[in-house]
Amino acid sequence: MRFDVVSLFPEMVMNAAGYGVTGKAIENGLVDLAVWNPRDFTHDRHKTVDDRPYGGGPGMVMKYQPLLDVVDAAKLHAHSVRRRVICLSPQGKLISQQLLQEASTSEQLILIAGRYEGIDERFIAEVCDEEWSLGDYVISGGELAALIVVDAVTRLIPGVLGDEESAKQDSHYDGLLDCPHYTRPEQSDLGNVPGVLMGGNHAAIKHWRMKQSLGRTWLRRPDLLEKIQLTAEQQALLSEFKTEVDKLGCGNE
Ligand code: 4FV
Repeated sequence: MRFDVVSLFPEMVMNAAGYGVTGKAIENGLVDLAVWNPRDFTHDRHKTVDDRPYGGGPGMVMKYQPLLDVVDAAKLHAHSVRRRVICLSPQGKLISQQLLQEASTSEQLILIAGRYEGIDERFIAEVCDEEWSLGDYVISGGELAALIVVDAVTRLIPGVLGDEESAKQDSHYDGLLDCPHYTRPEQSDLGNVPGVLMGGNHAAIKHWRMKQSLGRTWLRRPDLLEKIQLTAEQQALLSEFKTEVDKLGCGNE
């Protein structure tokens, strides 16, 4: 997988991507990351990448020419067939684990990180395959959104996560919230680790974890449950959880 991030702050992107799982994946060559500055693709001595909005209004808009030239250069750099040009913006499709899973099958993702009020619409319409959004709020630049895509997609690349399993256990991997996690000490004044986790009975542990995932999803994100078809076993586990919650009378976590 190759990521080409287009940003007016290339060092911000390169630095932030150099840590943890993403940093290791880049080091091991499992993913390539290149960052391009549109300013390097301007032809005037002021290296102009933005201009005032037609129709007036506050702020500035990113010009399409430097972005066009950057994307052409990034495309030239990688002879990839399965490539996508994605603009990060509040007008985009909401980023989800499923969207990231699909994107992880691409060979090259060219991620456009905007600044100012936004980008000339002609660039988005003519050059970008998709627009993606982090969520219904506004940040000051697309870099953080691009870094989230790089991080989340990198985790899905085979060989990046030590144990393939862990990606599968990620929250939202199966559309459910993650189960609670515990480590030493077993006992503490903050409470004890649930006994089932100490018993070594892997089937019972697997059951308990699925039950917790289902229960927490039902309590905290019932909207997610509507999106997935539960198996009969999962339905049984969830009703067990609901019964226990009713007994405990602590429905509102
Ligand atoms: C954003 C989001 C976002 C809008 C104007 C950058 C800012 C500025 N990107 N998901 N939400 N972008 O707020 O992706 O150019």
